[in-house]
Amino acid sequence: MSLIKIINFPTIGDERGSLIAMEAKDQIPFNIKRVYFIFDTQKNVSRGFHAHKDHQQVAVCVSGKCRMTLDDGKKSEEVWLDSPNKGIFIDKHIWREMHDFSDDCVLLVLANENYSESDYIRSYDQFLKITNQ
Ligand code: T46
Repeated sequence: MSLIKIINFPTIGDERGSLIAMEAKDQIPFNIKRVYFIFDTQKNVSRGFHAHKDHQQVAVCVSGKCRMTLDDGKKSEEVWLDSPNKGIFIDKHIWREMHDFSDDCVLLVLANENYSESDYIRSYDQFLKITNQ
């Protein structure tokens, strides 16, 4: 089974332009407790390099693009987030990395929990121990 779970957001368009709505329990498979976005990422910078113990997230580049790799401890897959109507669901216990941010990239992330540093697994060795036990 693929680690890349794409969510295609319907684009509502008319002569004025486009609009995308993201609603909990409709396009988003959880109740949204937190929204954050990553922008102005410097050249040749990669981010992520962690997994979450419980948190689930949906990520979408609402502007520009970046390459995301997901890893479940057994295999790694990558996807370009390159359209505002293309989101990915990232489950708990998935190691994520974001690379190759375009200058105009705005990566929007919806999360099912408030921020908590104790939910992060920031050591890849610890991640492998948890996922392979
Ligand atoms: C994830 C990927 C896709 C907060 O104070 N509140 C927040 O809601 C978040 C997300 C972060 N922070 C603080 C924690 C750090 O001191 O902001 C700083 C940067 O966070 P971090 O280094 O974890 O950022 P990324 O880009 O590596 O990872 C982020 C999310 O943290 C993470 O959950 O899945 O984006």
